[in-house]
Amino acid sequence: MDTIYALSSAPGRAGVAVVRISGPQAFAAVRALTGKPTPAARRAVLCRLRDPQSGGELDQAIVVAFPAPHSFTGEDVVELHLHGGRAVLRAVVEALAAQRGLRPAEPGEFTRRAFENGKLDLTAAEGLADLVGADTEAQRVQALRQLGGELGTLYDGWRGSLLRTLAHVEAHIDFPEEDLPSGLVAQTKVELLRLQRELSAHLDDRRRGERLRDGVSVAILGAPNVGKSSLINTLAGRDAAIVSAQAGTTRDVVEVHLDLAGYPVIMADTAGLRNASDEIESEGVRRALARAESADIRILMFDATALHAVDAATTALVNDTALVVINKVDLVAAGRDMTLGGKAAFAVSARSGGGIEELVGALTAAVVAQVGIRAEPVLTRARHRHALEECRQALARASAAEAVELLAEDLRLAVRAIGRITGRVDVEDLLDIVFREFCIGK
Ligand SMILES: Nc1nc2c(ncn2[C@@H]2O[C@H](COP(=O)(O)OP(=O)(O)O)[C@@H](O)[C@H]2O)c(=O)[nH]1
Ligand SMILES: [Mg+2]
Repeated sequence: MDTIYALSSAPGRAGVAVVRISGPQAFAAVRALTGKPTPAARRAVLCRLRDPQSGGELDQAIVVAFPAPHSFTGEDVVELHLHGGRAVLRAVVEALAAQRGLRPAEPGEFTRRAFENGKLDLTAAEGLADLVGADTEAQRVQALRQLGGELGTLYDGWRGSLLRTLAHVEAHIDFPEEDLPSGLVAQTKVELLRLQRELSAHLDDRRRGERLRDGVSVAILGAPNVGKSSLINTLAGRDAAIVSAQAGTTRDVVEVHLDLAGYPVIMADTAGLRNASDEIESEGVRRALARAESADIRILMFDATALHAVDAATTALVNDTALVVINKVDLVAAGRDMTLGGKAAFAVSARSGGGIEELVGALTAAVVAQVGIRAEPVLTRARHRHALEECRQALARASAAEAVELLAEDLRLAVRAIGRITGRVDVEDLLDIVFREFCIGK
């Protein structure tokens, strides 16, 4: 087994940089740099690091040794807390590279070793990747729960009950002459129904966890010039989109990432909906409508000065989750009817900021309704969903099976499918995909 090393903190200049070394040669490598015995387990010790060849001083560092198996990877691990300058890092890494049996780690390799040594299951490894990637508070909470083993425990629990059921059924096949408790098959089917119900409830989550991980998509739609780009700029607090009195300025979809009360939102400004005169603008309108289709939440915008001519293209997009907004209320007298398409509208002025707070409050509530953190665990990846669907189908077939051999076969498939999520079975093909997520700065 190679000993691997890598910079574990972010690249670039910093107060402190952490280099991690893992593998059988880790302690020897550090002894070569310090000229002293390996520090006591898990104690931070200040050491002078020297180049073993020239004897020249490299840095003064804090060295922490984690003897196997009580380390992140389960192997001998050393952390070098260096001064975070580029030249320091280069000098130390060169001194490590010169030692026998050491090589730079591949992306995700530390976590992969941790998985292979049973330190974490695949869902926890994914939780770790999500935690490192979390931009908002709710993403952090979800990732930390997954890292803590919440999903893994749920899936292992289901797998455990399936394995017990399978054992009972197999006993029936192997020893048909022995008397098994009567009604075993009936009892099995009751158990399978219970599991199918639990799986269905878990799967029927409207992709909450996945959408929280990716960000909730919100599209701003409306006729040209109603103030869509002005609104997105007001919300983003910067000029993300071009605002112009000339209709048809926004032609492509412009996205900004917002953090609403800890929830990630990807807000899209779109081209105004109208019969466009040129080809590029028509393509913009086509993309706007496509975005309206795929968005989790639509903000439909109207111009307060043009309410006499109701904009049919935008009105047609009103749905359950849409927020209707009437903009430019600074230009009209107060006290007007503020309903549109049968929905109460938010009266705002993107220019003065009037009404924006109420709109943001309503949008935040809509986001929380869709992806808000809940007490029960949620799946966070299409990978989980596919495997659980496969498991559910196998259970449905098992429930309908006439022959005990067929029942057992479908149970085996169900156990396999669920075992793949936590990495209990055939995951070789999966590992590269899962651990590639750890390329920080991807
Ligand atoms: N008076 C007023 N003008 C606005 C308001 N919001 C946008 N505008 C103006 O309306 C024009 C079109 O705005 P823009 O954001 O480009 O609209 P879009 O085509 O829907 O993206 C620009 O001249 C803006 O300055 C508002 O709340 N009040
Ligand atoms: Mg625009």
